[in-house]
Amino acid sequence: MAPALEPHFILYTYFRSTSTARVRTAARLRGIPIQFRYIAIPKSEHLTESYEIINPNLTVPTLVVQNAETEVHIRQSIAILEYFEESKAGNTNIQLMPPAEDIAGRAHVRELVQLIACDIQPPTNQRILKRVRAIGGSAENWAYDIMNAGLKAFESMAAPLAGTYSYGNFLTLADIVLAPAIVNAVRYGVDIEQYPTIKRIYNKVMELDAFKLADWRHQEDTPVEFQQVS
Ligand SMILES: N[C@@H](CCC(=O)N[C@@H](CS)C(=O)NCC(=O)O)C(=O)O
Repeated sequence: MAPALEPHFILYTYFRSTSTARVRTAARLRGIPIQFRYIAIPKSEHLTESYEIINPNLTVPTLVVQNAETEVHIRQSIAILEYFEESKAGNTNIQLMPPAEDIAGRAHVRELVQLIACDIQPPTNQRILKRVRAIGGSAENWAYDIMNAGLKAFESMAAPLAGTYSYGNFLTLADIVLAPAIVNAVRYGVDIEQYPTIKRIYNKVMELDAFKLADWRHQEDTPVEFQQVS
């Protein structure tokens, strides 16, 4: 029997998107080849009718998985990360969740992931900040408060079990989700010096090529003034 053809992956991405950076990082770690399609959020390209067909939630990332006869759209970053984890794409020796028998460890990684992906990112998304501005609030203070409180909680929850990474010495989805959240938090003025565990983990993961190459400064759609070569 002929071997099944590898699926073709297309990722709708925006260089600044922290949710998309999670996917770019996991794909790099696993060695999953991905074709990028660029969606400029400031130009509202995610609000077009053609993109709405691809992702009715009008957000990035969207991962399109093309097989010989099927095409699947995955429109939530954590669902994409879990898809990679459960698929045979790339290097399957690289698993980014603790093993099945470590159910407490898996729950811990998930609580850290969800703290950022459910409690920090959604209320500080651009479309929410726009609404805060529209009712006369300070979007900057709003984002700062939510990010700072969320990272304070992350620090307390991660510190007891952290090692090199958020969960002992195992690189997990918690680290993948944390790194871009730190970039964004610093952008809004959060002082990471308050959070020694987070700071240590962030500095450690940023030594890895996969994290560096997936970050906001290393994308083809990154404006030249922000691009970093190394
Ligand atoms: N829960 C979604 C969140 C996606 C999301 O909010 N993406 C942001 C960029 S990080 C976006 O597309 N924002 C568009 C907007 O705010 O209008 C996921 O994890 O994929």
